[in-house]
Amino acid sequence: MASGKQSNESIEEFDVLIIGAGVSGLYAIHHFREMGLSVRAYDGAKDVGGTWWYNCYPGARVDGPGSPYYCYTFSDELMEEWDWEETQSEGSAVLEYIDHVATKFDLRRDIQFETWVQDARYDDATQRWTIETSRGDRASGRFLICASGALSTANMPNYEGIHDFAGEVHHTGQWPHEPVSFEGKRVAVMGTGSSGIQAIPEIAKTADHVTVLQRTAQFAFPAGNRPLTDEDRDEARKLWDETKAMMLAHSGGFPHPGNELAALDFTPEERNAHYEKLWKIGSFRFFLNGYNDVATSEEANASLSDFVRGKIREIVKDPETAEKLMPDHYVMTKRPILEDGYWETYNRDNVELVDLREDPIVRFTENSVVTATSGEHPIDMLVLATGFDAISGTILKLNPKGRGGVSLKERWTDRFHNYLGMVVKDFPNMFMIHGPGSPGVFYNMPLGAERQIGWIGDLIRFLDEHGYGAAEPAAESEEAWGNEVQGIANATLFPKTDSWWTGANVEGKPRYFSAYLGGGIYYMRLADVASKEYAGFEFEAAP
Ligand code: NA7
Repeated sequence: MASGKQSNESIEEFDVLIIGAGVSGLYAIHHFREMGLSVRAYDGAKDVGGTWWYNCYPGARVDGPGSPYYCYTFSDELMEEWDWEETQSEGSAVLEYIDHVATKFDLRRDIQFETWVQDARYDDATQRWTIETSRGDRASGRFLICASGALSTANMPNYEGIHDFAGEVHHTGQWPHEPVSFEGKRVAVMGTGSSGIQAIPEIAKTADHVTVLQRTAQFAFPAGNRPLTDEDRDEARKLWDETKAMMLAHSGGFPHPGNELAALDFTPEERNAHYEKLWKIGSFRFFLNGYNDVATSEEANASLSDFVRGKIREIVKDPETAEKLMPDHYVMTKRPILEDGYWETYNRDNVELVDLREDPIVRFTENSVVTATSGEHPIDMLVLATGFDAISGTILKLNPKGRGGVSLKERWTDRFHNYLGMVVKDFPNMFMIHGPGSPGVFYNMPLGAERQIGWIGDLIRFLDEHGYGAAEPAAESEEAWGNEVQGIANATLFPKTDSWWTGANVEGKPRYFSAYLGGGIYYMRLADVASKEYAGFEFEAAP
């Protein structure tokens, strides 16, 4: 079937249904179309971009190894023609790029915008998925691709009286596309993760007063943003083939050599000199060129966390504020944060830090937030930088129904059972992009999406060549995969810290480390499974 068709008056039929028109969903449209399959994608937003569409808060920037490597690799022409302006591109620049991709490859014709998929059900007899949308449409597809985002369901705090607050309230992950003015306003910002730490310095530039409501003090590293020159861009284009090869070989999907150095092989003076060098360069250097034992050895970890605490004390002038900003978890075990002027912001007269551990929120009123010891803080605006029900939250909100009507919520009560971070038993032909148990947020996400989607395309070809209608993992494969994911994580310090990676930021969420930390090994595992005729899967003949 090469294009969508109407089976009866109310259900359109496609080969592939795609949820989400962000970076992953867009590539899925392109790839499956290239395979000659009919596709339809849905997105609740007004346009393409996914996470980048929703997170357009002030200060939003690429906060991983920067441009031009946070991009698609499937089209050399795209690389040739696109000029990135900075290493840590602004959110609006990333959206321009995504818009360009959608236009160049004519992707919008297969996307229904401002439409939420509200229900997805598998039918055993026809081996097809049927979805229902917020507009009342129904569509059926042989394959269901959940490209619904690892960071797309906002985590909303629930304090007494918060709904009585009468001023403006904005969550960073649902930021309005219309301008938001802080001029002359008293703004409270709740949350000091990546989004809060990017937004606070920007808000403080024009707000009358900023009250930062900090639950956990964080480690943050200089973003090291700099403009890219014509020479940088020419060089990147010239080296693109080698660069792509390096990205494919690197554990995080970036063009950097592997890291061979261990902190414990060096003296404290040597370590500090190395950290100092990385601090000056900024960006993701601490992770790419830091020491390889920081995430596994408590002693190595302490060497870096002491260094960063020293930097905070150096930059923040008021010693009392500096002490409140001291993180006490293992550095790197919460999502590493890149900052640009965050620590300096606390030297401004209009910024006040409230440490919620010592001075918890009692309630909100119509025009203030009241905390236990410092009392009433009058505010005109509340910015919630409180993060997401990450990785598993959005797909669980959809709660697809698989064989015999079993729901994903029923399958995922204790942990996120799946195989390869992509497929779930009893949910045949359903695939998650950047799902729990995949490298997801630990990998260059556009590249990771391309690789997962390419692999799914090959599996679809395999099914067709063998006359199979449906594929799903065996129960033992899920069990073994879950153990592999946990085994790798448990060899590190990551699971010891409360984070959105462990699910600790959302009440009632199972504590379970949700990412495959094996880096490039993941893609070797995928290749191995494919080479063994999709070992670990069970197949059913086409009807
Ligand atoms: P994060 O990293 O989950 O940060 C959320 C922040 O909000 C973090 O400081 C939380 O404290 C805090 N938080 C969450 N709930 C509450 C409540 N109820 N009260 C007070 N404080 C709260 O989300 P981000 O959006 O910053 O970053 C996520 C990703 O988005 C990141 O990878 C970027 O690339 C973009 P906690 O640490 O949980 O104690």
